[in-house]
Amino acid sequence: MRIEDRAKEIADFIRKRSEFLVVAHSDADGIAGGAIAVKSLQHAGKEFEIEFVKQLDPSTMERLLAKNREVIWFVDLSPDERMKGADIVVTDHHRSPMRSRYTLNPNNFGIDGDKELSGAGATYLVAREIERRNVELSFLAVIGACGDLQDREERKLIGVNRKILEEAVRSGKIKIIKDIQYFGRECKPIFSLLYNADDPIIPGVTRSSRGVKEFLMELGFERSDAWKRWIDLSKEDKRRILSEIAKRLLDKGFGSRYVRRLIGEVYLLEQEEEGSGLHDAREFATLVNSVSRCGKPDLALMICLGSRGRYLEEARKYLDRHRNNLLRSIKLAKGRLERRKIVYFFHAGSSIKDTMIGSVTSIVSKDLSSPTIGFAYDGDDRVKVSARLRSGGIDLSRAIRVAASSVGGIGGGHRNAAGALIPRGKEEEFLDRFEREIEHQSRFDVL
Ligand SMILES: [Mn+2]
Repeated sequence: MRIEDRAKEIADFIRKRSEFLVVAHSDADGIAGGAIAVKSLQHAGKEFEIEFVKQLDPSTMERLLAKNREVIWFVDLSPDERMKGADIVVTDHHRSPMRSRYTLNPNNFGIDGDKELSGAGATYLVAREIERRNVELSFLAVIGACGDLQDREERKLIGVNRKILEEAVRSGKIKIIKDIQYFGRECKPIFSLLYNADDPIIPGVTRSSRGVKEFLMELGFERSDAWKRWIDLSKEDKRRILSEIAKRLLDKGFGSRYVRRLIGEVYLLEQEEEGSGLHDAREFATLVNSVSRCGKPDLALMICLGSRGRYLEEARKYLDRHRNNLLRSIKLAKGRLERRKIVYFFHAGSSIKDTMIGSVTSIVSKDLSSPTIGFAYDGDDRVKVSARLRSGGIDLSRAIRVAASSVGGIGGGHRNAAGALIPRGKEEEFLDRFEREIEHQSRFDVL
């Protein structure tokens, strides 16, 4: 069966039912996907309610089931196989053993759910089969994919994501341009764009205030130019900066493949104002993510559904708050980083929110070549675990699932980014088991 046929089957099922509980993951992809689900249910005249969750642990599952809705539609997350019999729809891209009749997961159709389709994208495939006019929601699937960084490796969206992107372009919602790939083209001063440049890094400039100032001065810029945004520069100024970065990288012996990462596709939302924080799809996803990580997923949803004015004003406040939380948390994590036989890990205790531990572990793992684990307490008696690996042939989602269930927890995710929830006090045991799994995988790969 093709993924399109599965989407049609699910759409038929949805058309026949009347009352839905949408349960979506509370990250940018899940919220964009949740927005697609509720808009398409609204278009179809269905009754619905939406709820955002961090993960589907047994107590959350129980609470959701107790709501007794006719259908539960899971977006960007999957329940475990025990739910197989119930009336559920799943549109997700995480690696999951779930294979029920109304599950659309690219990984079950030979499509790479880590790179080629996001949770919002999977949800969109169903939405557009419910009704043709839902093609107008395609831009949300692009935001979701960007939120999950699916455009980062190739500097553009690929696979099914690309087909959805093309529909978003045809529907007049998105314009593709080629531009610098550093974050904050429209919303950050050039100073911080260059200071934070990490992919590719700029030798002597990245993370050096003096380096940034000297870099700009050598190119003949005025002091005040450092506070302009990238989009405010003339074509000629942009070209000067780009070619100087390329030159420095090549001089330092970086290969041309690395240098080419400087430029790539940027997706602009045609209906949004330039510099609003919503015009560039990556900035949009960042705003949605920040709002949700600060504990306001419903506000993030409103932004995806088109609310502006005071909602947008409030949402913007969380951008800074999230950023400051993140910087503080990264510092703390780096200070507590420890090396084991195979993995690096840190335990944040209650000093980092469980909603932030994934982002923090991602950033910490960027400088490390082995799997990196972050622990943080959640509100209850459990530990949120995040595992990240910059690159390599290891499947973290499998390792974390096995290790978590061996200590009475749950886990899953993607090859390079996975998470789990385990009981407190089981961290050591979890790490032992996790390392054994990684060793096992490496040995298996050699054979
Ligand atoms: Mn996702």
